[in-house]
Amino acid sequence: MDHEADAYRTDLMTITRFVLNEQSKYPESRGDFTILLSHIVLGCKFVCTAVNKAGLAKLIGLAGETNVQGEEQKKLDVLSNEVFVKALVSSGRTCILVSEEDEEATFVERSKRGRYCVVFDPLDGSSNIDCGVSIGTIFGIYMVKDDHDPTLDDVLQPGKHMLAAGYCMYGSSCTLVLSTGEGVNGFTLDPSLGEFILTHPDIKIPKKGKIYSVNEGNAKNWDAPTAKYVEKCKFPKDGSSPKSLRYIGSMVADVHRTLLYGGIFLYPADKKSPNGKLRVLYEVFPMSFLMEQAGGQAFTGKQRALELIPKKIHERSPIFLGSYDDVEEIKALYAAEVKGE
Ligand code: FDP
Repeated sequence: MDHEADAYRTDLMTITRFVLNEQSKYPESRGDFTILLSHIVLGCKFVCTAVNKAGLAKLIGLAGETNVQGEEQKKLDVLSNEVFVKALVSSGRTCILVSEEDEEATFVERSKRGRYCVVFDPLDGSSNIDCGVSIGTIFGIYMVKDDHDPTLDDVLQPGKHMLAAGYCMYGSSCTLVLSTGEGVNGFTLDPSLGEFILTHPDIKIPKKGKIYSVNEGNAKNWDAPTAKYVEKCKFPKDGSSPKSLRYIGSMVADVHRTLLYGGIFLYPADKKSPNGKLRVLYEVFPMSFLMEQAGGQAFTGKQRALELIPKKIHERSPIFLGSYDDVEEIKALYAAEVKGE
């Protein structure tokens, strides 16, 4: 391997080059999506830097605490939200923003308005921040119907209407996984260049996996199909090996592993949380979009996840997503329950 030549490689597939290539397939495109994406990428880089130095910079702590200079310190999730809202509004391409951190949707003022609606969780898995576990940003993008008259209905759309979705994982490396509706691609941040480089082209999830991922501490409150499914994972009756359990408790990290290694990630309904825990617009939909684009499936316990029509911006839904065959099994158990078998 010629390391010297490698050090000077400028023919790498950066995320910008990748999206420009995609854009060139649509001659009518005005480059708005590319601009929007470059602002999302900027937000991810900024949050990545903040997450990496969180311990040092004493960014961790309660919002409202003050540092030695007497300045108010911001919790990382509050900071990340500000970073993304500013990056998205300043792109001049957004119209409505829905963030996990903000109770109400943000309608971008007319002079800065564009055609895209972005739903996002700026820092998902925040209960893991203090112990250095991988966390991430999740986003989904819709197109507004009429940018002169944007309404909440523009974002209360089934996930199958998303134009693009992705996440950025802040872990041992910073990885951005993106789908614009034509497969899934993964990019890793090269910190020396400050560029995301295509490292995982055309990701396909294995058709069946060997891992299940769930918070089993909630098992006593599960419904029968979920309980039966997890029992099958541990004590298969068809002579196959039991599945391994992996649960980080940070959705981006758990879904990333599921996407690459296969298997199933589930956050089911339970007696205490009949709608599960995860949020439809900026957790369930983007991850379901990526799973389907990678050849997997996503199911709510009742229907294809991407067909759900949310009524509220912070609505929750149970979710089972991952390898095609694994999700087929849970679908069969729910179908049998409906038939009373
Ligand atoms: P967190 O509470 O740390 O923000 O929806 C948020 C989320 O993390 C997901 O990232 C994660 O998959 C899930 O909650 C973990 O929930 P449990 O602790 O109930 O397992």
